Amino acid sequence: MIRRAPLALACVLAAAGLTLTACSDGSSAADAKAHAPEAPASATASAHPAAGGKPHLTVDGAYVPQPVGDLAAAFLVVKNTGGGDDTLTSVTSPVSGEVSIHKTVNDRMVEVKSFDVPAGGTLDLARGGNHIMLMGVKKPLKEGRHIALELHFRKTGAIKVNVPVKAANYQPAAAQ
Ligand SMILES: [Cu+2]
Repeated sequence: MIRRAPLALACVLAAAGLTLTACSDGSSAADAKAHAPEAPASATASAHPAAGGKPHLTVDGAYVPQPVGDLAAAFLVVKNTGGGDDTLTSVTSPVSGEVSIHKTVNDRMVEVKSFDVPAGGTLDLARGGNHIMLMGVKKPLKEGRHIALELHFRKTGAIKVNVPVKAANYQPAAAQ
């Protein structure tokens, strides 16, 4: 009978309360899917040439500032030069059993289920903004070491990145 009215109201209320998760982009079905706990088991780090409708992802400028304790953040840039959208759904690493993806809202970190990498667009993970969070890091991460990260994308699959540990105050060179 009146099925749509209560839903619309719920969205307005959620927006007012700053919890935009379900309503912000109208992709609630995709949101639900992003929660699937199964990471793609077989890694296909393939780089398809840009063909209609397919994402083509490259990862640049990855680094981890040397952490004080066992909590580390990773930053990088994903470029999509293909013709199809993709989505970063999770990250895994042998150095931490608890890797999550966070955005920053009013200086506060908020875990998210996914990040979009639109066709022809870029996903920037940078200080003060979106980032990868590694909790309970097993080995001390010293400057000069590298850690492995595996980025899991909905369409492209897994992309492995060897990420250098940089000085705690490292800032990447200005974008070229
Ligand atoms: Cu965080």
